[in-house]
Amino acid sequence: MTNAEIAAALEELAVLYQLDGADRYRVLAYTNSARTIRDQGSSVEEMALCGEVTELPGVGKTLEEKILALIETGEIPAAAKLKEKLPPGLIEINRIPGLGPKTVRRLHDELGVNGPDDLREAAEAGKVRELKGLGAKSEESILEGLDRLDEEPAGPQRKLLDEVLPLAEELVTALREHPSCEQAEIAGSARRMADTCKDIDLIATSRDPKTLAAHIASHETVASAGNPSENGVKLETQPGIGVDVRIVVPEAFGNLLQHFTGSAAHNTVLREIAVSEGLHVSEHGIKDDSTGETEAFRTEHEVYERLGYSYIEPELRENRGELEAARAGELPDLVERSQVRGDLHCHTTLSDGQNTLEEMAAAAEELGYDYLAITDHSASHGFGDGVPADVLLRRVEEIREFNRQEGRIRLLAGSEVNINADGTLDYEDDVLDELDWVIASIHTGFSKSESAMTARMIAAIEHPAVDCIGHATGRLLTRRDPYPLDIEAALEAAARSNTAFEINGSPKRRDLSDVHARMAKAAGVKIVLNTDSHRVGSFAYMRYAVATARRAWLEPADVLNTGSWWK
Ligand code: DGT
Ligand code: CA
Ligand code: ZN
Repeated sequence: MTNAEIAAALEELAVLYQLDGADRYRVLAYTNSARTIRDQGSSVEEMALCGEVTELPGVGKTLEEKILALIETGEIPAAAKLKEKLPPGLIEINRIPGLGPKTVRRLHDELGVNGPDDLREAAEAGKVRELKGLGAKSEESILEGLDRLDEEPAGPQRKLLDEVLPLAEELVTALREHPSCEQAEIAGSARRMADTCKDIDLIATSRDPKTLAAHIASHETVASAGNPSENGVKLETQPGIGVDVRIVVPEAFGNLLQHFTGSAAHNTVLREIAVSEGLHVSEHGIKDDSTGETEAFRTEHEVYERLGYSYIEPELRENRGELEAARAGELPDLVERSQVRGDLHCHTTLSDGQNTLEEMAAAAEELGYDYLAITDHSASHGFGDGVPADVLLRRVEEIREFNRQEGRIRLLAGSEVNINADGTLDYEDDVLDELDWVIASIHTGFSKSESAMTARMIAAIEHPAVDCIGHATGRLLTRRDPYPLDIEAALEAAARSNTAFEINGSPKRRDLSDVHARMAKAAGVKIVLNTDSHRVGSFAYMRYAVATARRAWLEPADVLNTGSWWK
């Protein structure tokens, strides 16, 4: 049993408990340990069988018993009991986005809903909107959710890049460490730094491919493996991410890497153009019609050169004009991580962060930054952890004090201010005027119309105190769609009023997206690369902000925080 399967069973148990009305802490205990188990590099099944599973943080005797029963019988007895007790339809409607177990429970208790059919009937009869806390809008989105339940049974989910990339890097390192391995690289969507990935693609060259395939199949994170062969091996890992390892002879490494990096759209057009020029591109080489010979290349640079292009960075290979630009020698000089001089969005213990101002500052110094903006949430953040104006003003003083120290990072006194439903901001102007850096973000009230949301955002963009718009579309990758917004109108307003937009590098956000950030550049809007860190470890998310910027064709001059502090 893989870690992912054990984690899924515990998550299901958490949902079942919630549907049954258990208290929040009991539920949290199961969801937290599910995450710990999924992220565990080696087999939790083995740990459990050796009596070591209670060494994991948050895993006690009760949970150990449940895990052992799951391994032995394929189910957790408590879950089986609850499934018998609860109507099966409730578990199904719990999958509707926005419908948490608590609401499902109320629908059951108050409207007698036992499954999708009951729920549809109740919603169509306008009964759902009568429940406290639910309205016509919720009713509408429940009906939409029900339609989608029929359309797509819960398929395997795409993974966020930060779940995939560290694992891919660990495996590629393991490949390189083997004596028979000459070269190994990550390919596919992970190499292109896409928002989400279906799986991990790895390629390697070796004179002894079968031995190398067997070696990687025995890695501790591998839960099961196909048959190692001359061509590679398919793996299933403990976190539930599939891996395709392909092995070739060294002479064609460039062709193979180019082929399996994709994207499929990039490669399809690349091949079509090549055919019209008498060249056939495959993972094995480039065949020239005029000579009938196939040439293999060791590097991608040579592959692109042979086809008449300058080298195209993996992040650009999405068939968004990169081939034409590479032909014409007009590819952008992409921004790099090392060019970022500071982070302009982070939280501390003053609002909902986990580290103090001093700890955040020290971590940013460790990264070699010149400046760091402290941007805790404003007064009515909506989650009970906002910062009232007087507390913020004391914080500003504290930051001024900090900046009097010699040889330390420059801190900017900032805030992530809520944009209220009517487009006003959450602090009075005289408070905002005390700040060096103001990010305005929408955190609540997502279900307004597009025109209302756009007007709301433009009002903030045009506010003279606002420097930057935070996570502009509110999307949460694989979990929540962006709220309705006319991004073009917002960008136009931003260009006029000289307001920047951030690329929020939190891997679940990547917001602005690559497409929107490229639109921002075209509209003349400056971009800020931010991490929205709530703890020191998240400063590393800058990597993903930079990745989105590169996928958006951004150059250093398009990004404000590649420069020195400018205000
Ligand atoms: P993913 O896995 O959905 O996140 O995205 P990719 O791009 O990693 O796609 P994947 O894993 O199916 O295939 C890896 C690369 O292999 C892909 O980017 C391009 C290449 N490839 C795979 N199948 C095809 C195909 O049918 N035609 C072409 N031209 N290339 C393909
Ligand atoms: Ca892939
Ligand atoms: Zn925020």
